[in-house]
Amino acid sequence: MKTQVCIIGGGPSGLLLSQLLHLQGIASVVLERQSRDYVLGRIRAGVLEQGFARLMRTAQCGERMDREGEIHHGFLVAHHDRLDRLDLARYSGESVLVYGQTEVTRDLYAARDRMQGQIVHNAQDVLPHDLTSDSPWVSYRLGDESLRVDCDFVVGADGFHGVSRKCIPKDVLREYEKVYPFGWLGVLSRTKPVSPEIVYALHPRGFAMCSLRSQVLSRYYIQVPSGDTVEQWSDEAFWDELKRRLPDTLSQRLETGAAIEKSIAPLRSFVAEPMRYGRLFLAGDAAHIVPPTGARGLNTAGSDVFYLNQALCAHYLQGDSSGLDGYSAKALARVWKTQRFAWWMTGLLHRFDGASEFDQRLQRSELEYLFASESAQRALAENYVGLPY
Ligand code: FAS
Ligand code: PHB
Repeated sequence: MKTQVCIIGGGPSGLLLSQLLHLQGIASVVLERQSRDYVLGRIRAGVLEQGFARLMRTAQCGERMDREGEIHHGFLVAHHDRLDRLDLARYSGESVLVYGQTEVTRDLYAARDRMQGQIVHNAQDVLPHDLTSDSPWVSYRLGDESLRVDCDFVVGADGFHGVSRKCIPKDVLREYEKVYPFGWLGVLSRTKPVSPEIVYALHPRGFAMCSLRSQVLSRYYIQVPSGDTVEQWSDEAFWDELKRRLPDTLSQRLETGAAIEKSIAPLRSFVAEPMRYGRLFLAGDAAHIVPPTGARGLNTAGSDVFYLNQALCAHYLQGDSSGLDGYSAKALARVWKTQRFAWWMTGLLHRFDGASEFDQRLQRSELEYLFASESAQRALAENYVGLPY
């Protein structure tokens, strides 16, 4: 098979880039290791920046998102027997869209299907070759059949555990990482959300969060020690612990039910540099991971895709490769800003074992300062709605 851009990974980054390139007449093939149902079975992000939403509309995939997504103008923070509201509209003039990553991915698949997009599922042993030549290629296996894609460029959109980043030589690749000693136990339930807006809660027993996917589908998280397993947490234990960590006004009206999805996400901050090696370009979780506290993961994948799409279009349509040459630096500049924000939000809202009383008082004063200072709330709002591309 021959194409212009071979994209490894059929998650939101890979699909969105393939769709945007298609609309500019640039051919691509997406190689995805899992089946479509498996990819669509994942429950991940739930908050979209306006920048990401605009990208979906540009990709002609925004119709259902705008019809079913909820516009949120603020969120709540429960801490130290207080329930404060962060007014995004007042402090940034913007809002966010609450629309699940699963639905984003479903809409992208539908658009690729409408346009006969080439997506190969269940592609095993995917491996890029000759990345520093003018004619890279990617080998893969479908069942017993060994196949290859010849291309001009390879995009590694295969997530943190993908193959692409590992193809960058050790003497070229720099990895920066911070691993947090806890994870998020998330539950999806067919229940009415406890709050019309997202609630972040800091409690002496740990972090908790109330989010939603719709008015009949709720998403809740609690901080658990890293090493905990889903098997250790019955639905009942989850709901009991969540109630303990929420203010009475919320816990008393919390509707509980069977978990239709339950999973633990480890928390880490990770950045790989550079995001380009020869004809290979990394995008999304293949190059960087943020703790979900700041709702940046999917959104930062979106800004990578925005820059890479622009650069590839300039190369093919104007013969200008300056965008490709500047992609890594440009994408990383925004990545590090979102890394700082997600790290700051994580420090603000989680309980750290071994934190001294002094640290805990600092955490408290940081929150009290935040909700007493307009400029501090403006800074938070500016980051939460998404920094400009
Ligand atoms: P993805 O990981 O989504 O997609 C990569 C794709 O590549 C996958 O489909 C994978 O199967 C495929 N692949 C991997 N290796 C391959 C190979 N060798 N060959 C072919 N294909 C291969 N963000 C938030 O903002 N809020 C959240 O609450 C949130 N929760 C999260 C929970 C979890 C458990 C995880 C892992 C992430 C979460 N995130 C969250 C971040 C998440 O939204 C990611 O940022 C987003 O999925 C990134 O999209 P992609 O870059 O497309 O990577
Ligand atoms: C979610 O709805 O899954 C969600 C929302 C906000 C976050 C993280 C996750 O910061």
